[in-house]
Amino acid sequence: MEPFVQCPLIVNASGCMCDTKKALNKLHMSAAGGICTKTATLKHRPGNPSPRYWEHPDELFTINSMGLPNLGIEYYLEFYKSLGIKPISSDKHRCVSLAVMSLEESVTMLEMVFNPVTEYYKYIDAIEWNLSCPNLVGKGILAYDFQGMATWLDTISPYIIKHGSIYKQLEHGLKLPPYFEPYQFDIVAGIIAKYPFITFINTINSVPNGLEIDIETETTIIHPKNGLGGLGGKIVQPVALANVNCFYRAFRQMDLVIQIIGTGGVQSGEDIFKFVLAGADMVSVGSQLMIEGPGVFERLQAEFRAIMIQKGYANLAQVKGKLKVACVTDDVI
Ligand code: RRO
Repeated sequence: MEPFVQCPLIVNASGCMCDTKKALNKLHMSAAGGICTKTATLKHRPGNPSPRYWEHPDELFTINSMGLPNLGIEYYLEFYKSLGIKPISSDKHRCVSLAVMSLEESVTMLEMVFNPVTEYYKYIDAIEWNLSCPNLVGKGILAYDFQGMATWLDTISPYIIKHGSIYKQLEHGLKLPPYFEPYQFDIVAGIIAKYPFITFINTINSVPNGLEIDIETETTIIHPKNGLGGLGGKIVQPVALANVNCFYRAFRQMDLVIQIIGTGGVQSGEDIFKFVLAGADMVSVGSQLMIEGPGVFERLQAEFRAIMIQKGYANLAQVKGKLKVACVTDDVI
C-alpha cells in the first residue's frame, strides 16, 4: 500500500482559468485543492485592449496586461451559490478575489457578500483582496502605498468585524505584489499584525511592468501601457520564493500566525517542495495552468508526493520553513 504523504493545497492563481462559470466548473471538477475566482469589481469590466496576454514559446514566462476583465462580483458569488453549501466532507477551498478600486466599492462589495437575503457568505470560505493588480491604466499598486493600504484596512475593518460576529467569520487574505527591499517585509508584516481578521497572504502577484519585444516587427508583444505588463512563469520563481521566505521569517519573528500561499513559477513538484521549504502553507498555479490546463493539479500532487517519499518525509510540518542557509566557504580572494 502507498504510504500516506501530505501535500499542500494546490489552487489556481486568481486570473487563470477562472473568469467564467464554465472555467470555474472545470476547476471545481479538477484535482485542485481549491478555487479562486478572477478578481472581481462591483460591475462588469471589459479590461484592456488586445493583444494583452502572451506566453513565451519555451514556457519561460508569460506577460499580461489584461486590465481586470471580469463579470462583476455578483456573477462569481452566484457561481459559488450554484454549487450549494459546501459538504463537510469536502476540503475544496472556495475563495473569491476582490479588487480594491476605492474605499466605497470595497465596503459595497462586502455588504453584497453579507447580504442577508442572498446569503452569499454561506457558500464561500475566503476573500482574497487583490492589492496588487499591475495593469490598471492611471492607477498604481495599492500594496506599494503603505499609508493607503493602512487607510483601506482601517475603512473595511469595522464592516468585517461586524459581519463576522453576526453572520460568519470568513478568512480574509491579501494578494501582494513582489517586494524587493528587506525593510518592506517588516512594514507590511507590521500592518498585517494590526488587523487580526487577516488570516493569509498570497505572494506574489505578477512582477509589474515587464516588457517583451518582437524584433522582427520591432513592436511590443502586448498593446496596453506601451507594452508593459505583469510577468509570471518560471523566471519569476526566485522572486516569489524570496517573498515567501521573507514574509515567513517576518511573521515568525512577530509570533504572527498567517498562512502563506506561494505563487510564481510553479511548474513541478520540485517547485512546490521549494515553496514549502521557504515557508508556504499552500501554493497557487498561474502561468502553468494556462499552458497545461486543469490536469496540472493531479500531476503536481503526484510529483510532490514522489519527492516527499524519496526524501523520507510524510508530513508538511517536517519540511515547512525548514530552509537552511548555505554555510560559509573559504573561496574568498
Ligand atoms: O487583470 C489583470 O490585468 C491582472 C490582475 Br487583476 C492581477 O492581479 N495580476 C495580473 O497579472 N493581471
